[in-house]
Amino acid sequence: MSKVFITGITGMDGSNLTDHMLELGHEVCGIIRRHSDVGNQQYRLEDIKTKVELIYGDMTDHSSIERALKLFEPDYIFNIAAMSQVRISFDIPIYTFDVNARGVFVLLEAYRNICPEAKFYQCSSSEMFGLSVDDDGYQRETTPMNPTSPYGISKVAAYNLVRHYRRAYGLHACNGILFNHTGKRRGANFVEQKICKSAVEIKLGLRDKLELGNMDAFRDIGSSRDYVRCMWGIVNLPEPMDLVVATGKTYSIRDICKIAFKYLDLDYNDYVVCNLRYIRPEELPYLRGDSSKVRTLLKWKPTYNIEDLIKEMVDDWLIKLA
Ligand code: F7E
Repeated sequence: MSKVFITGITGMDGSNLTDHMLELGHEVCGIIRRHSDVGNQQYRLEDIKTKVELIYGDMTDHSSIERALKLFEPDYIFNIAAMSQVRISFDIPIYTFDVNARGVFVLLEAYRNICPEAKFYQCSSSEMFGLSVDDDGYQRETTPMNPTSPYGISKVAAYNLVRHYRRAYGLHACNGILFNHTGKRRGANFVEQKICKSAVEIKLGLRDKLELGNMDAFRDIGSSRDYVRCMWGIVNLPEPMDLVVATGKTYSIRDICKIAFKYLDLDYNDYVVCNLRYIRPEELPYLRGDSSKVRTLLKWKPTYNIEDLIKEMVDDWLIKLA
């Protein structure tokens, strides 16, 4: 039984990773921020709250991070915490950088000083590649990083910090470079969840249209539950390294609308309209990941395709909103 420390434990990946760790018999501790609406903040942990240790902490408050690591003495540290909404990172860029980059610096320093024998996993993102695409149409570990958002820039800084700490201090620190991923626990302002929720609301007569921004962006979207299994594999490789996790398939936002509305016997063309307020100051047009390295090393592969994911999310909204 290992002791697993998770930042971002209340989010989609944090809670799915916690489920996976508990299934494997590990002890889990996570930090949570003070929130006035506790029920809403912790709903993803509802079924497992009594099985995990929750400590107040914040990535922007180094004393709380140090305190948590001293108290828990982890064997593994997973940094899943982030200001993860790319569009909002244009509105609050400095806060985004404080949490996603400076916060990782704080965590790495605490790790180096308090529990250097632990293994460290950083949740890096395909948003780091930005405008770079290899000639064959994929992004992979060797693709240059050319981010297009404050979020992407903060993630590149954190990625480099992790690599630096690995090389400089010999720490077992790695980056999983995750392409978009989703599931029932996805926040409702990410595009695929927004589409699924709105399509169900339209079907049930609760709304009459869906406003979106750029429908011609392409994303490689996998399942959060598949990806947390892969995170555990990556952090346990004998040599720490940085690996891409992706499905290798890409779909436009328009394709996702088509699939979700069709599943409800609707035609998206009748309901979806463009609202310029959802267009980003700089857009990332295309992501498609080549994860052959991680697939070979871990014998891992995704078990969900985009249709499965959309059906699962639409069905979930049908139950929640009926
Ligand atoms: O946007 C377009 C939008 O916000 C996807 C995060 O988990 O994955 C995620 O970042 C695409 C973009 O995710 C709307 O312009 C159109 O091209 O769902 P999203 P994201 O920006 O790709 C990466 C890997 C992360 O690391 C992030 O943390 O959809 N889009 N219309 C829209 N997007 C949103 N949110 N809302 C719209 O109305």
